[in-house]
Amino acid sequence: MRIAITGDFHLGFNQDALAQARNALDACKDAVAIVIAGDVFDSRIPRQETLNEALQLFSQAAESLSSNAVVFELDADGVITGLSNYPPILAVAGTHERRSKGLANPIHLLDSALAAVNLHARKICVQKDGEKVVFQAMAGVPEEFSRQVLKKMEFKPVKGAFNVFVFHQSLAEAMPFGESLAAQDLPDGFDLYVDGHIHWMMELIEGKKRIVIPGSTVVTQMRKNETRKKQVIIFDTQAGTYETREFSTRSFLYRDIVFENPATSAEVAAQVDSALTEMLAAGNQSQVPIVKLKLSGRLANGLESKDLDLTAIAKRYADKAMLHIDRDFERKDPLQADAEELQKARSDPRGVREISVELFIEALKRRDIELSHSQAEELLDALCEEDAARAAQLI
Ligand SMILES: [Mn+2]
Repeated sequence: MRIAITGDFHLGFNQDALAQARNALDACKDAVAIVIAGDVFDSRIPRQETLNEALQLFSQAAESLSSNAVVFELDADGVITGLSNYPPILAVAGTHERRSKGLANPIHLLDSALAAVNLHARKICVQKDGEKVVFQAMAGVPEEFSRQVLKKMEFKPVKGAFNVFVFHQSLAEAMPFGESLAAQDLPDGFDLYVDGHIHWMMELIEGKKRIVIPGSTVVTQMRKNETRKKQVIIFDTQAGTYETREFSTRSFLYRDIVFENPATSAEVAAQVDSALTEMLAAGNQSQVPIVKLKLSGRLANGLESKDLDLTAIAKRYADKAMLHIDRDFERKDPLQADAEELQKARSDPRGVREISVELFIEALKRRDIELSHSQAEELLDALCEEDAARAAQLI
């Protein structure tokens, strides 16, 4: 059975997200089933326009999928429930869609609208010509709880089927920094593991575990790794092999510029200018590319990074590139360090949500209020939604 693997559409992030998700799904047309490994949406409460576009996108994808597979659910006692009104499109919530317990996330909405099957904590079987592929999944959780939640959920493969485990977390083997799961923490015995969250394509083989990461369909973090081509994975469960298919995206160009010797404002501007000219000369782009320059190293005495004036350059390239210039010079001024940290937080893969929850917990602690992570999260949600009654109850 050919299953298409994709994820991290981040619908609502920008204007590219929808178009590129559509291109990715187009590349999956001849698969029997499509699995989407989380972060379908960029936020846990997408705008209605985004939801509307997403529903249209999914219904078009379901229509063009030339699959005649049967989809059903297995419960713990082996009872089968048919899901005949659903397309063989399976999705799980990522970290960007996570809401506190009891609240509906956008993947719940997709499932209720029969646009996709929510995989979280279920055993969903796709069957075609006698072959069964069973998908199980854990939705994205804060990294520090991932091990605990995985253990508690006790995932086990189903006999007589090809078993796929889908999750949405950092993985130590792919991103060796910060707190994260490692391959050994994943439940044993699955034939294939699919991980979202990481925005560039990878395959990892760790012991008996084969992990594929489809990568995102849109550039959100502007990391160097995101310059890689965006692709979907078409996995053949019988052959145990896969092919990757590129789809059209806005290109993303990245360059590090390091100033080894103390540089003046004019020198920085000149180097930025020549780098941009060179980078943009290479392509004949149908769409204006995203270009990120990361400037680091040393500035001339007395020159602070905030005093560097690059507005003339930004103006000159305004219609040739979506330009982002990161200033990561050796620091002198602590206030400026804060501003730079803030700028970095924007490309933090945890997303604004997790960062907010952590800041909120710290703020509560300073006021001697000790709440668990999930309680703090519920309280934050109640406050954001101006539900004073619920907030009062939680304190
Ligand atoms: Mn993501």
